[in-house]
Amino acid sequence: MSFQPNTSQNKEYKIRLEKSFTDQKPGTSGLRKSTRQFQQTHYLESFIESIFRTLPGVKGGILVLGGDGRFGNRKAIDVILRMAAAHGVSKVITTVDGILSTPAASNLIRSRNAIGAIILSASHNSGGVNGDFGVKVNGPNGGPASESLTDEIYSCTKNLDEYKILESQNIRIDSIGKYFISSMTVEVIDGVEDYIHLLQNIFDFDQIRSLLNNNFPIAFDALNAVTGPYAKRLFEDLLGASKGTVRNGKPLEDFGGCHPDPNLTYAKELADLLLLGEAYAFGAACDGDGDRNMILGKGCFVNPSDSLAVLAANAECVPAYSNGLLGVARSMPTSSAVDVVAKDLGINCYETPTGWKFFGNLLDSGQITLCGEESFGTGSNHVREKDGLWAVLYWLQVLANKQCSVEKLMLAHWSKYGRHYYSRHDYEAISIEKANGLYTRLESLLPSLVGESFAGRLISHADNFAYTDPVDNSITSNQGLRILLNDGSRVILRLSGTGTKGATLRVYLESYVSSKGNLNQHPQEALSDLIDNIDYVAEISKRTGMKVPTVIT
Ligand code: G16
Repeated sequence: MSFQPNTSQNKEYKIRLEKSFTDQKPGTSGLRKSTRQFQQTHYLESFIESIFRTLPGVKGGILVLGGDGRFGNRKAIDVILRMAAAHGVSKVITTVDGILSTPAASNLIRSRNAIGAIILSASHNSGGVNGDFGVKVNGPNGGPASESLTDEIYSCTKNLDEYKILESQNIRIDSIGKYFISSMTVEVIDGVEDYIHLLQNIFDFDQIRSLLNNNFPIAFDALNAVTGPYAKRLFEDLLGASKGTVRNGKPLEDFGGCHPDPNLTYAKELADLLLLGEAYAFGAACDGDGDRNMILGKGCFVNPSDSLAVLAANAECVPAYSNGLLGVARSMPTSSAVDVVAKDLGINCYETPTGWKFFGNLLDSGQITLCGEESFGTGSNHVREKDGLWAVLYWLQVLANKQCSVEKLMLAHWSKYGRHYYSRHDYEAISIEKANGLYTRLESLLPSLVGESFAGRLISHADNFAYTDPVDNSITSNQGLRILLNDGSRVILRLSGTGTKGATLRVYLESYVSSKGNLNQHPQEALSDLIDNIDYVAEISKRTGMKVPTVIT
């Protein structure tokens, strides 16, 4: 490890702000805005100052810092290092070129006893000058900052008068080493190694290696984002997959113009390979910051809600979970497929609001082992973030253990538990006014809907979802409009907390068919009556002017 003391004067400046920014309210997952907004003078600094004033333990603490490599990553790291030094942070752990996936950051916080992390990512949103940038804040348990910390950070941004920063030479982070800015240490590590080590303690790599060596070709698409270096080390170097298995494996500032969201729309190239081609037995993709995953088999797309259920049902295949699961949790809009598995296993299943932070207390208190969201997020108690590559390895381990294809595994699962037909329809970039109008109108209608007929069934319950955390009893309300039908079907409407252009309306549709019913329908067909009815009741096309959703998952 090299040792290069920084010789600059490290003079501290207090920069006065004429006015504070009013639009720095973090959403579902940190502060996410267009890159151009972040380029405004003092914009990034103001939010970072609020974090440093609010996050417990900053003075003398260890901080993890990195990002998904999108445009602005390197520059933001430079600013944050100088601000961290001005705030008395004792050490910042970052990675070569600042490339750090969200789950790897979560692992570093936990293994290095850090006070938290600042992760520079707008996750699955597009990047580049014309794309988005974001700042995620994680706490000492490794997970996204709690609602209360996020609220405190936001209230700090509203009355900010100045921020502290050190003058310093540009800080080199292009190789492993230890540097100093004033009295603060900057430790630049490889970043990939710690994370791979974590996975090696969870999975049986030998078993996965023999699957991959036994006529089981796989394709992994990193979508030009952060998981490329991790995936190459994992699949090509350690698990014996052929060179070229990892596609789009170099993190690019604009993700090569792609949208780094692993779904059938934005990872179409990979989806076509698996769904239309014959060459691969398994395919997977991760998002910009590596916490989401999409799983595909030959001719078969695995719905993320089903994925969580399959992982829970087959936990005995994975060494780290072979003694059984403590419990499971899913976000409210995620389908109830995992509930059925939990019931069968005799374990608790919790329903939380959308956003990974709500799993934190359940994981920390040992009430759950696995959790997931319909938005391609699955994870476990190994870190406090969803973890894309972990999910891919979990699937490979189950397939290696069962010696079967993805399609066969899904059919076996539905034949045992029944099938939850599921789809999410997103209406993106609607005017905020129209979206709010639609939402508040439907909310006011909810009490009168109970007992009414809906898609040939009866509405048994309708509300705006509120959650009481079973650990700290905190209440989070206004988490989405739920219409529950008497046969277990559900339709849910939410407004996104991560979009940056206008509003995004998400409509979640779910219908259950028992193992004796028709398990082979196309989801859009199985859900067509729910789709038509919610359009009528919520006046979606009438009010948005959109005949079809922008993205169907
Ligand atoms: C979306 C998803 C949520 C997810 C959130 C953050 O939020 O619907 O399930 O928790 O993104 O995901 P990531 O950490 O990958 O950015 P929303 O509010 O847009 O629906």
